[in-house]
Amino acid sequence: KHPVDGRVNSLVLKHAFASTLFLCLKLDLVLMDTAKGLEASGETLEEQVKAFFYSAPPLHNSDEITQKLNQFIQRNSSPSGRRIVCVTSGGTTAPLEQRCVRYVDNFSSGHRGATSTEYFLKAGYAVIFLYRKRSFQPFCRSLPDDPLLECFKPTDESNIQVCEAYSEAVKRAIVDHHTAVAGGLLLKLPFNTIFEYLQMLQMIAMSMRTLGPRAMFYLAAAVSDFYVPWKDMVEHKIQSGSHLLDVKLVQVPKMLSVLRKDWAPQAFCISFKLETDSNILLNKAGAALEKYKMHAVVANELSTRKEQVVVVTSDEKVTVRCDKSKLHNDVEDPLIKLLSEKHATYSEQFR
Ligand code: PAZ
Repeated sequence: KHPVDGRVNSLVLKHAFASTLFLCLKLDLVLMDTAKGLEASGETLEEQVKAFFYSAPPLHNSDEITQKLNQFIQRNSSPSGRRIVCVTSGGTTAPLEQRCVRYVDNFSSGHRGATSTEYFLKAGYAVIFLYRKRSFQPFCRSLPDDPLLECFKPTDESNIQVCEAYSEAVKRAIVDHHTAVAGGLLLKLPFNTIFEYLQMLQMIAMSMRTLGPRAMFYLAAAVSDFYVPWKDMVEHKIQSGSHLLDVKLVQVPKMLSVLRKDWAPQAFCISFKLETDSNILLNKAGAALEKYKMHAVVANELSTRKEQVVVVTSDEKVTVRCDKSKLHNDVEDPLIKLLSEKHATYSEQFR
C-alpha cells in the first residue's frame, strides 16, 4: 500500500491567470481535511519518512556530495577540532509536474542564511551552506542585483574592468569568498526542490554525526509543508483549459524530529519560526521548541525580520535587535554571537 493512499489532504488550486513559463500562476489554496487526513492514514512518522524518501527522485550527484562532505568534515575535524554548522537558506519548491514547469514555492530570499554564514565564519565555525539556487549568497550582499552586468564595463573589444563605484565591494566579496572556500571553511551545496533539500539535509546530518555536540544545525530555510509525491505527479506540463486545477498535496513528514532523534542526536539544533501575526508568534515558537525538541527556536515576524528576532529556549526568551549605531547593523551579528555562546555551553556538558 502506498503511504500516500488514504490521505485526504487535498489542496484545490484554482487558476487565476493563464500559465506563463514558470509558475507565475496565481494560486488560491484551499486546504481541506488536513489534520483528519493525516490521522486517518494511521501511519507512524517513521513510515511517513520512509515513504517520502522512497518516493523522492534520487539525487543525480549524491556520490559527489558525499565525497565533498567527507573531505570537508575530515579537514575540519582534526587537529583543529573546529565547530561545524550546517546553515540552510532559501525556500524549497514543491513541483507539480515531473518535467517541472510549475511548482509551489516558499518565501525566502536567502538573506538570513547568507548573512548568518558570514557571521558564523567570523565566529570561527566551518559552514556547510545548503542553499536554494539563485538565492542570496554569502559576501555578496553589498553587490547590486545583477553584479556581472552592473559591476563591470568594457574598456575595449576584448577587455573589461570593474566600475569604480563597485571596485571595493567586488574586491571584498571575491577575496572573502575565496578565502573561505579555498581555506576549506565553506562548503556550498545548492538545492531546488523539497526532495533535493531533505535528501541533502539527511546526508549532511549523517556525515556530521561523528562530530557529536560540535555540530550545529541552523535551519533558516523556508521548507514546504506540502508536496505531491513523485509517483502521483503527472509527467508532463499540466494543460490549461479548465479554470479549476485540482492537485492533491500531502503533508511533508516532520523531519525536525527525525533530525534530532535519529540523524544527529548530539548536534545543537536551531530552527526558525516565521509568522505574519505577531500575536501568535511566540506561542508557535514555544510549541515548535517542545514538539521537535530543538535547543532553540528563532522567532521572527515577516515585516521586522531584519531588525529583530526572539530566541526562544526552554528557560528564556531573548529579544535580539540589530545595533543601529553600527555601520553593518545586521541582526545576525548579535544573533550568531548569542547562539555560538549557547552552543559552547551545550558542548561543555559532554566533556
Ligand atoms: O530568507 P529571508 O532573509 O528572506 O527570510 C528569512 C526567513 C524568514 C525565511 C527565516 O528567518 C525563517 O523564519 N525561516 C523559517 C521559515 C518557516 O517558518 O518555515
